[in-house]
Amino acid sequence: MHSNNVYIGLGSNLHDPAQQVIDGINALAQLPQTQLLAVSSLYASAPIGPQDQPPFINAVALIQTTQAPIALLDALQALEQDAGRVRTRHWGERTLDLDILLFGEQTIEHPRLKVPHPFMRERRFVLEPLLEIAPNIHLPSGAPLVHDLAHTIAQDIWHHCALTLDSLGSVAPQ
Ligand code: ROI
Repeated sequence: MHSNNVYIGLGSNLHDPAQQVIDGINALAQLPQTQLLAVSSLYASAPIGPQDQPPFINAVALIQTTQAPIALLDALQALEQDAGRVRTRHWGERTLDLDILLFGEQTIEHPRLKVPHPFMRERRFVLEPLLEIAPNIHLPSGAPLVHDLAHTIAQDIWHHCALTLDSLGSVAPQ
């Protein structure tokens, strides 16, 4: 079956955010029909949205999967629920957020899923980890994302810690 390279953005600002993101990455590695190919460092950043919430930890993972987009979305939403996801308010704090950023070269306009992720080009907490693991990444339109990073430069973000596939509790990809 055809497999796609899919970039997933992870974010958390509740209940030990760094551990939430690491657990999320390990859970991605356990998804059926899926291999974890790469992980970014963890980044800490000031919240986009309401400022009276804790800072976020963010990362990006690259998986290769034969799952279809909506099946993968269902699986990611189940993982968010497993993490005890609470949604308090719009753009508020969350236990674990798993966003499909890019799905192969596909453009997806579905009521539940828009790919490329509509806000990814303006969010440094997405672009910085994404470009760390995929410096030449571009949109299905061909636009290189590295050009967008300059426009996000005022957003506060700092390197939190490096991750390696070996340091995760997951089975290494074949
Ligand atoms: N802000 C930061 N810094 N990181 C996030 O992951 C994040 N996620 C969100 C909102 C609330 C928009 N702000 C964020 O969903």
